[in-house]
Amino acid sequence: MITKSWMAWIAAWAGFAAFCCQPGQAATTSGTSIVLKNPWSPATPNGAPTAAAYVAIENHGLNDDRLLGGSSPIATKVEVHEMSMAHGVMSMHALSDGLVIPAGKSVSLEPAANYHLMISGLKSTPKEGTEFKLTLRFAKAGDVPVEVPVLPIGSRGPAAAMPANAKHH
Ligand SMILES: [Cu+2]
Repeated sequence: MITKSWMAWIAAWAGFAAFCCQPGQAATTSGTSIVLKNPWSPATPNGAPTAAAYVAIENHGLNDDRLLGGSSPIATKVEVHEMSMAHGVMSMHALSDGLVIPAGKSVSLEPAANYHLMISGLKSTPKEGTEFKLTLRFAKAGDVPVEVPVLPIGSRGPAAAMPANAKHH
């Protein structure tokens, strides 16, 4: 579902959506085969209805898993979204079947990969320099919690250096 307010918000951060970020060192071990690394969220303007969060997901298990969605105390809904550009128009949709995390592989939710966690129904505005709790729900691993640092508005990620081979879609 795309609403006008969402589209306005997409436009606000579409400017950095083409750029990639480097994996960081922070890691959360869940006690399951799923490891969440390098979580971050760009700060939102006051009153923004939604925020986005990014994280790298490693599956150290022998079975494929699927990221189904999540929850956060700061919002009413957390969904996995895929963003796509067609004929110059950015749109996004929720992955209703979830995002497959293949066994032994890592999947990055990052601007360059066109995946993000859409946090909607914000109860409070995430402020730069703070963290908020996010719990991701996986089909096999269950709930995996992570603390998400809030970076400046328009941030491209914890390591903002832009790789020379950043792909533009
Ligand atoms: Cu979205």
